[in-house]
Amino acid sequence: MKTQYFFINYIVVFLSITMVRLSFSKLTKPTIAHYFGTKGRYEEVNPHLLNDILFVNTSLVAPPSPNCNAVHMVSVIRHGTRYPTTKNVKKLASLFDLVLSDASGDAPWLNDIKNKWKMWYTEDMDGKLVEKGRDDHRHLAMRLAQSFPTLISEDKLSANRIDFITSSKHRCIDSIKAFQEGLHRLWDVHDMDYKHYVDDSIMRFFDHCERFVNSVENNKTALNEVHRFKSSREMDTVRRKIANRLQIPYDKFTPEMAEASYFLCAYEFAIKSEISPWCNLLDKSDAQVLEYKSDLKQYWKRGYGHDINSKSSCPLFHDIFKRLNKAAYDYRYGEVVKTATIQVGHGETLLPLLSLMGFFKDEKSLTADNYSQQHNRKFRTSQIVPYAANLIFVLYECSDGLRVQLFLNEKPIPFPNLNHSAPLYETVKKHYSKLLHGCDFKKECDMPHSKLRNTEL
Ligand SMILES: *[C@@H]1O[C@H](CO)[C@@H](O)[C@H](O)[C@H]1NC(C)=O
Ligand SMILES: *[C@@H]1O[C@H](CO)[C@@H](O)[C@H](O)[C@H]1NC(C)=O
Ligand SMILES: *[C@@H]1O[C@H](CO)[C@@H](O)[C@H](O)[C@H]1NC(C)=O
Ligand SMILES: CC(=O)N[C@H]1CO[C@H](CO)[C@@H](O)[C@@H]1O
Repeated sequence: MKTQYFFINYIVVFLSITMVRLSFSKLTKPTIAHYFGTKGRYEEVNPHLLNDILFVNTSLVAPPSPNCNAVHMVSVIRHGTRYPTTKNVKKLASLFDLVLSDASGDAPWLNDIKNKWKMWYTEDMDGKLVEKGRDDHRHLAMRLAQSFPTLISEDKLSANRIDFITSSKHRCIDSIKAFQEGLHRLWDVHDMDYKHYVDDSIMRFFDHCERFVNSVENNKTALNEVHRFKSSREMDTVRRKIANRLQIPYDKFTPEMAEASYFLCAYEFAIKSEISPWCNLLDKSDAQVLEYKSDLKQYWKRGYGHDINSKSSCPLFHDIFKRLNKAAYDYRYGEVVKTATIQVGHGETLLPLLSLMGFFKDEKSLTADNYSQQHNRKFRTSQIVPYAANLIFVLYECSDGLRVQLFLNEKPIPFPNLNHSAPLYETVKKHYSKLLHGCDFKKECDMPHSKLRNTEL
């Protein structure tokens, strides 16, 4: 009896391990993982990291030519993977409630949602960094130190030659600390200080730009295209399909519910690396529609939709070039004091800056009616700003002068309309001369108060 029992037990364990292996090797991520927009994993834009999270492709980060020396780098980095914000936790909870009370479908995954899945998100999580988000920054730090060893090294760190600047949000402060932790681990140091400076005027410029706040952030009509897309034919189809999978009456399944399903699949995957039963609610074409909705919002709120979106980033733009200029000057007339600047902010920090500099600009704007024409759009946040997204400026001294190379998410990215992959610094400055000599924060962002008041009287 006993041996038979053990034998059966053994077979069961063996089979279940094999099955786990098989299902694991077949499906390691949701089929829609490429469409999660700003809620996507960094690994989706750099899939080789799934094999080795510390792997650096040295041919991608090599200097423009062998006789070039790196002088300074400025890295603008988005915080790592985070919990949903309070607003989104509420939306997730109401989707779950609706499914519990109204879904009458009998699919096994629906059974899992109703009986096994727990609503574990709480409102106090409020967008905080998760452990995976700390890892995003620890590992990024280790890779950047390996990519640019003369700029980020133990010596440079201990001599206080690396500046750390962050937004005041807890998820950003926790990210920059994790970044420093990554460096300490890499060099096995235990007694080094963790120093950083909070500067919202450059990392959260959008809060300080009055014209942006008044004409976009607090202006309901500024995002008209997003509202219109909610009642588009494409969104209607998505709602019908999901409602049908759940067997919930279509009229109860709002566009917000459809979006919450997409968020749940994205959060569960980014935070816990799990393929949640919620992912069964959406197929690839549903996810592409929701991705477009999310891109539309970023486009009109942070990108090319309104001129002030990108102009609000002028302080950061000037700060970056000020640092590069300082390093160039130091190099010429003595020793470079600071070798690297690490700046941690938000997706909302990176998108306006990228737009200001002319990246990912489509010929036609993204609108509620143009979903099908925008299938191959450049402005695709899933590719541009996943968690821990980073834009890195590296200044090199080469035999023919100073050169600049840009990297987005650790891959070289050419400046728009400059045909060299690492142009001369002078060429870059000429290219952006209008912005470098203008782009004045006060001029762009101040509102004419007195005038307004007078006309109201
Ligand atoms: C490194 O990048 C180059 C250029 O994109 C690519 O051809 C090569 O396959 C990459 N090497 C590895 C090991 O991933
Ligand atoms: C709000 O946005 C609309 C559409 O972009 C614009 O026409 C309007 O002037 C904006 N309102 C304010 C107060 O800026
Ligand atoms: C870049 O542009 C310059 C001048 O506009 C031209 O002479 C050169 O051939 C171009 N280089 C490449 C690689 O296209
Ligand atoms: C801005 C833009 O691309 N608008 C186009 C959206 O699609 C409609 C209909 O296909 C075109 O007429 C617009 O020109």
